[in-house]
Amino acid sequence: MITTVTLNAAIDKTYYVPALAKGKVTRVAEVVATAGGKGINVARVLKQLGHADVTATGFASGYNGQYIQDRVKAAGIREEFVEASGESRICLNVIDRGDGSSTELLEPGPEVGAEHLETFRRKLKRLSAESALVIFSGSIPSGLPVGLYAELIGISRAEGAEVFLDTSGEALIQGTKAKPSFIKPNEDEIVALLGNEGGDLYEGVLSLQAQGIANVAVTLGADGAVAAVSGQRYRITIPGIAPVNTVGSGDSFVAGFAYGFVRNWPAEECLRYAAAAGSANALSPTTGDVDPDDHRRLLRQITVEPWKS
Ligand code: TA6
Repeated sequence: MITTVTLNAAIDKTYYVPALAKGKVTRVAEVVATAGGKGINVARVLKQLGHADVTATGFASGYNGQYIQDRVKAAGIREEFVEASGESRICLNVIDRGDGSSTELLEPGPEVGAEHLETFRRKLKRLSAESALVIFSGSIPSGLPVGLYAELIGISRAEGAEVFLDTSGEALIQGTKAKPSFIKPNEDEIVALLGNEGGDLYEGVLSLQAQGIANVAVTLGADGAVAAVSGQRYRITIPGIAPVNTVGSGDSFVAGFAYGFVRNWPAEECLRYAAAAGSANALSPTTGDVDPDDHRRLLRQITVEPWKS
């Protein structure tokens, strides 16, 4: 089983507009809504790629939380969310069909209290014991300590699960101290993680590996990705595509990598699967959504080569 953790679940809404006019009224041409937050996106894409046994957990609250849980179940994913107080957030992505830009507005989400966290810890321990891999993704809700991921990683590890972490800012800096098996920082986050040692990208990735993180990937949008996996460095090149909605491509990359990782695939194949999932997501109007046919087609167009400084 693979368990994904989304502490700050969301309804991801995408508004497609003919042209976004700041400070003026803009009529929305099309609305696409789905259960979101990074870990839920990872769970859904894992399922779409054909991984049968996926559980999604975290906090979901109120009417929005109910919608999120219903959509997760409808996607064939086992859901084990803890109901917290307030309302789960809405994350809005406005895509301007005129210039192709994407503008994201992410609500902070509800505060989570100590009693709900305690319930979650127990659930995570139980799910981790059943899981080959636990994937922690996204921001930490207010009310919870910023160093929480390090503690949660410890709980999952103690139950024998491998652990991935995909978050940002201080949550990533603190969580990385627990040495997850995989992280996916962006270029700025590498500098934040390493301070002045960030240096160039190659040195940064190398240095994170030297700190004991076995697998590090940096996605670079249309430029593909670079990665260090089990001691080797790789550059991943993706084909040119006409993107529809790139939000969730990072989560799809994580899902693709996880799919290969739990099957002990060679590094090159894990990375190819990951990059194809990231690109396939960008072809869908829905956030965190991969059509298996697109994925299969893109797999043949991705190159994974040794990466030298
Ligand atoms: O990666 C895209 C996305 O997962 C959106 O679906 C949206 O829910 C957002 O990120 C949430 O990110 P955050 O870091 O605030 O948890």
